[in-house]
Amino acid sequence: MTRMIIAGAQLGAIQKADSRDVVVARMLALLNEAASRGATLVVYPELALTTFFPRWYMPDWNEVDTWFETEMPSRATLPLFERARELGVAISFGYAELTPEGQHFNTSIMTNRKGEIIGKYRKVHLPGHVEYDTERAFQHMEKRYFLPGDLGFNVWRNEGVIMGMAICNDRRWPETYRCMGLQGVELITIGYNTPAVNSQMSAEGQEKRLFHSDLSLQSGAYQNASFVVGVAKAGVEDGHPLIGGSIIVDPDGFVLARAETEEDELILADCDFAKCAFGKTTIFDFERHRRVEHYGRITSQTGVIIEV
Ligand code: ING
Repeated sequence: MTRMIIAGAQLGAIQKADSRDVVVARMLALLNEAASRGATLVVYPELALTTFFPRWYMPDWNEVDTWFETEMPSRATLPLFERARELGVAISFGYAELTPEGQHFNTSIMTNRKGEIIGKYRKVHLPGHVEYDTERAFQHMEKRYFLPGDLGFNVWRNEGVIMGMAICNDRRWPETYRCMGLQGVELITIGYNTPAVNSQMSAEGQEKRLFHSDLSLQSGAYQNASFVVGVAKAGVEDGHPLIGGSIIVDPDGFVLARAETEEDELILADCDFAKCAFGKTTIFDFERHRRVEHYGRITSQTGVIIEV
């Protein structure tokens, strides 16, 4: 089995005015630090190249498209791929993808240690709303700007480890982890941009949000005997606070490393993937214990139906 030092490269705030080049320079600094500390995989947040633009109502799609990448590597990110290849470090990061067919996705890619993209994921669970909501303290228009992901939940064998990806809100849905757990996943990378306050329920503060982020990531790891790396874009973006709380979780659900700031911050853990085997062959030996004949409702029914 494989051991790997994994780095979570939390990013602090990215302002609307910050260029891709400025952000990539910050990502390169984290990459260099991670490599110097022995990491061979670096995980960046969701929408790592820009501010969390779904907080803004933009009626003009020409403006919306300025937040998207039409190719990857793009001009601005090519230095990141090239440096990662020089260092022999795999990377994973999220960005807004505009396809040649004109489709908009909230996307994440993963490379091998040669800087080659080996996996792509498009965010399935999109929170928020489509139309401008006057009741909200701020907007969350992911359902307006992105299509639901069309690639499903896949895994890839990367550097000997079965790896998968999810993005932000996906981490709150157990189906996300189980779809990859049923493929033998040993590491799931999850970038996120989570507002520190609730746009609809002002009483919900960041303590509760940090708790729910941990709860989601730790339960997903434990219930599928997999490592999980959750990495935030944190800090205050044009007056809008995002939580930090990046963590690396082991297959027993224990937190191995946690970010302490809301800035650019590296967290690292030495991950021994042999630790996945015990859970996968005992309590979460899916073949021995699951009873799929009773689970049909999970895929046949979308919302709640109350019949009692
Ligand atoms: N952000 C948030 C997330 O799931 C959210 C949206 C926050 C939903 C808190 C529910 C509660 O972390 C993104 N980008 O999905």
